[in-house]
Formats: sequence, C-alpha cells, structure tokens
Amino acid sequence: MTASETVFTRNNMDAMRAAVRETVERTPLTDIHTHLYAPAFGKLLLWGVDELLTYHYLIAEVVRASRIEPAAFYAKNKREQADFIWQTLFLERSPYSEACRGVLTVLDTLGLDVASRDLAAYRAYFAQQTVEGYIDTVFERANLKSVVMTNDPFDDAERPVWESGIEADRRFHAALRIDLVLNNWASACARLKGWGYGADETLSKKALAETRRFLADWLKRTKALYMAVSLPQDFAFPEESPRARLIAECIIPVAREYNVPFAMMIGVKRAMNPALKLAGDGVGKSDVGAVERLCVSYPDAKFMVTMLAREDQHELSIAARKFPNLFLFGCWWFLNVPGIIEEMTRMRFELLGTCVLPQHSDARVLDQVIYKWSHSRAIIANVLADKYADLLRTGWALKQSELDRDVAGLLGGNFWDYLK
Ligand code: FIX
Ligand code: ZN
Repeated sequence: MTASETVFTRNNMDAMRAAVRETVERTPLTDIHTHLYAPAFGKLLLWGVDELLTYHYLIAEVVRASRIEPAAFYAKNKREQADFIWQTLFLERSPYSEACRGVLTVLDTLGLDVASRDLAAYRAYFAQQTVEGYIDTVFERANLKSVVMTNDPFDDAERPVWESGIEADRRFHAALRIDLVLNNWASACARLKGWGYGADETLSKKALAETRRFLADWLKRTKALYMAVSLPQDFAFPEESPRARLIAECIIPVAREYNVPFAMMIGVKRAMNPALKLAGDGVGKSDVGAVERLCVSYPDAKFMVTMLAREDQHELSIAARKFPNLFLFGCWWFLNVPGIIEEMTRMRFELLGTCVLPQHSDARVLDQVIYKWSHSRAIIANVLADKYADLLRTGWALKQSELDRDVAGLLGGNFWDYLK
C-alpha cells in the first residue's frame, strides 16, 4: 500500500460509493459475448441509427405495439422499417422500454440532441462517419478494451473472410460458434462432408475423429478464445442423442486439448413465433442438472455458462459454488434489463463474491455497446457499492488498489484468468 493510497472504512462510506462509481466508469472492459465483427468482415459489422432502430428487440416491440403483420413489416426496406419503428415506438409512445431507451442513450452519448426527436439529423451525423473512425469513437465512449465476436464457420457470409485470411484487429477476438454441429447434426454433417471431412450421420469413430479435426482446424484458424453454443430449454446431458455424443466425444476432448472453454448459453426457444424471424425467439426454464452433470463428469474441462430463464439463476449460482470449472457470465438477452441485472448481480455477488463475470453486451450493432455498458456499469457499481458497504460495516478497511483489482476482474479480468 502506498502512503497516499485512499482507504475506505465505515467512516467514509460516501467516498467509497463515489470511488466505486468512478472506478467502474474508468476501467476499460472486455465484452466477452457480442455479435460484432472486426472491420475485415466488411458489411457484417452493423452500425448507425437505422441498424439501431431495426434491432430485433425493437422489431418484437413494434409488431406488438402496432399490430402490423410481421410479413408486412419485413416487406419494408431497412430505412422504412427504421422510420416505422421511430414513429410507432418513439413518437406515438414514450420510449422507456430498455431497447428503446438504449437507442437514446447512444444518441445522447454521441452528443446528438435527443430532445429534438430529429431522426433526419441523427442520420446526417452517421452519414458523416467512416467505419474505422466510428469504431474508435465507440470503443472510446464505451471504454472498451476488446470484444469477443461470435464466429460461425457455417455462415456463408463469414466463412470466406476467414478462409481468405483476415487482417487482425487486436480489439476483436474470436469465439467459435458451433450451433449447427450440436443442434442440427444432419445439416452440419452434410456441410462437413462438402468441405472434405469424413463425417457421417451415424457418428462412426471416423466421423467423430473428423469432427474433432474440423473443430481443431477452426480453433487454429480463428484463434478462438472459446467454443460456444446456444441450447434449447430442453437441453439434457447425458442422453442418447447426437448432441450428447458430440459433446462427450468431440467438444470436450478438443476443449481439453486446446485449453479452450466450452460456453453454453441455455434456455432459448427458437422460433417461438416464426413469423417474427430473428425477433421470434423466446425463453423456457431449463435443467441446471445437465450443467452440473457435465461439470462433475469432466472436472478437467472448462465450462462457461449463461442461462436465459430468470427462474434458473439461483440454482445455477449454487452449481457454480460447487464447480470451479463452471464460469458464469452475463445477463443474457431477455435478462439484460435493469431490474433483472440488478437482482442477478446482487445474488451472484452474494453467493460467488468476486468470482463471476457479471455482464456481456450481446451487441449486434456496434453502437449498442455504448448503451448496454453504460446501463450495466451503473447497476454493477451500485450493487458493488452496497456489498462493500456491508463489508465496511464489519470493520473491514478497503484500499483503492483492492477496489481497482476487483473491478478489473469483474469487467473482464476474471474471464482472461479463467482462460489461462
Ligand atoms: O444465441 C445468441 O447468441 C443470442 O444472443 C442471439 O442469437 C440473440 O438473437 C440475441 O441477439 C440476444 O441478445
Ligand atoms: Zn448472443
């Protein structure tokens, strides 16, 4: 401890609260799950006000508010969709839903006049930006060190970029997304065969070996930090299914060999309302027991888990207390709203102390990291200050350097440590 270091005790709680807010604001973070792309991926990186307004969270809200036929909404071009959402959700109603508020936080942070409600002026601002300059602006405003992308080798727009060799951008890391392998083996198998891997639907020994080779090739090609999958609410393990065999005989061995975690995002009901397309997914309660059985069966494999149902969060936190190889992250998707972030973060801090990664953004549009993180940083700081306050009331003294250490962990350091 340096002579001049600030120490917080029960006698200077207000100073501690201010310091927590300030520390959480100024600490650069790693966003461990996004759908953003490095500039080398060209048009796959979405940004700007029309993309913000047509975020699938807002499409679900506008269809509900206006009762437009989803097909009629999707028949509009992007700009018309954005106009419709602006008119319906921002002008005809007060835009206080989290997804609406987010757009306004972004505009305000960029210095645009939210009170003017002048969509044309916002569009004019974005028309003046270059993508390179705008990435710098967004990283600076959101105080981001780096983001982790979602990289799907089965995506026909994305795969050729990897195959042609991409220019590295140190701010964008890869994560190997393997949903097709685990959720639709028949289709994945056909694709693998087309690329020269000896896969077959019966999952013969050779097919399993070839699937491992495919995963290893893509881990090396993308330098992915982890492998990831989103899983339906009825995800079970163990079970008699291609998915369970592939996890046990391909994913786990490759995860161990390359020392990369296997990230599972569990609890989605895909296409609950198919007419809504990407906006039509829902949530269902899942079996935390499946996660527990994986962790106990493979103590030397690393798992990262986030679950989508609010009802599963407590049980999942308890599982994490029992398994050091279970790393919890983020308030995923429908949980990424202030009331639930607050509740989940409080519960995780109380049950897991500093050993959790409280948030990721899931941003699909670059600009969204600004709002997702400013909203979450404020909540994380409040909850953290409450926890330190409880701690100081015991007579404990907290040094500023310890506060810096804890916050750096919560905003990304814990993830990097887990990868080691
Ligand atoms: O599976 C996922 O990674 C989900 O986060 C997305 O597919 C989802 O559509 C989303 O954008 C949630 O925030
Ligand atoms: Zn996602």
